[in-house]
Amino acid sequence: MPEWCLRFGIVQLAKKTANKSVRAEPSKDSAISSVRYGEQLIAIGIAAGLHRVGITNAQVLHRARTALTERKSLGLHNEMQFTYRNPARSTDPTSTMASAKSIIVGARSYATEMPPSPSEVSARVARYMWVDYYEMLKEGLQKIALQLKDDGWRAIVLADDNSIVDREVAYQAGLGWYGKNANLLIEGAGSYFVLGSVITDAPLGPIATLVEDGCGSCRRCLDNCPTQAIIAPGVVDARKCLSWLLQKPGIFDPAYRVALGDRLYGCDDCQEVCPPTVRRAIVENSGVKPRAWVDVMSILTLDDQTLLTKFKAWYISDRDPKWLRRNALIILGNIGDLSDEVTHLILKQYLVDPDPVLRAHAVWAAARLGLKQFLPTSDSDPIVQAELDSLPSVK
Ligand code: B12
Ligand code: SF4
Ligand code: SF4
Repeated sequence: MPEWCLRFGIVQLAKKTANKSVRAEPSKDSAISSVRYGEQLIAIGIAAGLHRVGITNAQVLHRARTALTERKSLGLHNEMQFTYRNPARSTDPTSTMASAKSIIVGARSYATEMPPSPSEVSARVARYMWVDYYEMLKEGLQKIALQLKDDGWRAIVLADDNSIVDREVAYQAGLGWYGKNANLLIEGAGSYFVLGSVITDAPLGPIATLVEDGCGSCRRCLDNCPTQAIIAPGVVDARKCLSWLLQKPGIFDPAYRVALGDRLYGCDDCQEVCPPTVRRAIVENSGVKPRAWVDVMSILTLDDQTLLTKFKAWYISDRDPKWLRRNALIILGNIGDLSDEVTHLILKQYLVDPDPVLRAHAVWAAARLGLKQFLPTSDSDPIVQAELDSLPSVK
């Protein structure tokens, strides 16, 4: 047992109560011991590669609950499930652990040097997916959870899980402020961070103080979002947000296909223009080769299993790779080479694909590239026919 635990008695108390199947209560000298114990856990997280760690109480996240409910009623969630599925659950840590007392929140930087742009027709991947940073985040959080469990407490790790609104707990744990782009900006380091928590029944300190707004009069993210999806400071309308539209199943809204450009997964524009983020990011070399670009043709030619294995860390609706292919067809329409034979072959193949969603997006891509000679005059499926009836202008 670590010396600091012995000194403050917190571990012994936990073990005693656990043996009696009684919920662990704060020790008598709890204020000091909880703070010391919390500081030790923070140090464990930092030693395990987390860049920031803070602690908050396991209280209901009232502001997030109101925001989720209001935005859902206004339709701003655009069918997203995630934390919106059950706002009462995702804003109450005791839904995850009935005896929850504290939350330790960790942040892991995903700022990485941009690898050179490849020569083939390439699609862009958002930075948070260049390497599996969530794995690194979870490893750090697990170390904290292991220590807690060793000491007789309960501990559950959550990272990008629908059970809790990560940014709000990170805000409560004093890790940073909400930028106008809705991201949580870490003081002195910006927003290129993934966030996660350890929910525990250990009573912990130090409870953080909230970080004040650091955006000031800046509004670069609002003005530079390619689809004007940030409709008010801190409020993203998912109906317009490219990051969501790339994940959403179904027909990709034609109004935003040109704005999509070469993005295949996620969108970083509202962060790439953010001064505190680009100037102060903690750039780390994880040792793993970052995947910042993906060959568009490979998405359109690889089989299902290969695609799912290659992109196993990505959120793909129903794990159906056709959504990746749909996105790749739009990108091909935006940046493909009109005179390239392989592009012609692939488009011709997708124009007769048995799946009407893929045929419809192939129609759009061929028309946008100016290859209208490949298009059929009609299609038996209404969604493909609708595309034929409203062909886009050539790029
Ligand atoms: C759903 C979701 C999305 C959706 C919706 C995003 C959104 N803004 O809500 C989509 C698919 C669009 C998305 C995109 C991205 N996401 Co996302 N996403 C989530 C998820 C699963 C839930 C978020 C949620 O509950 N939103 C609900 C609404 C209510 O929350 P909110 O917008 O944060 O609202 C708060 C603010 O408005 C604030 N607030 C209230 N009043 C005011 C007033 C002012 C003036 C301000 C400034 C703020 C403010 O309080 C609200 C309540 O907390 C979380 C993981 C998780 N389990 O939490 C990851 C998460 C938020 N995403 C993350 C990331 C990295 C991204 C992207 C950067 C990925 C990318 N490159 O494409 C983009 C960023 C887009 C953006 N500008 O927000 C990280 C954010 C890390 C960080 N530093 O903030 C998270 C935390 C995942 C993780 N565990 O690391 N995401
Ligand atoms: S992720 Fe992209 S589309 Fe979404 S709000 Fe940010 S800049 Fe706009
Ligand atoms: S771009 Fe400016 S307004 Fe937007 S989050 Fe960054 S600092 Fe705040």
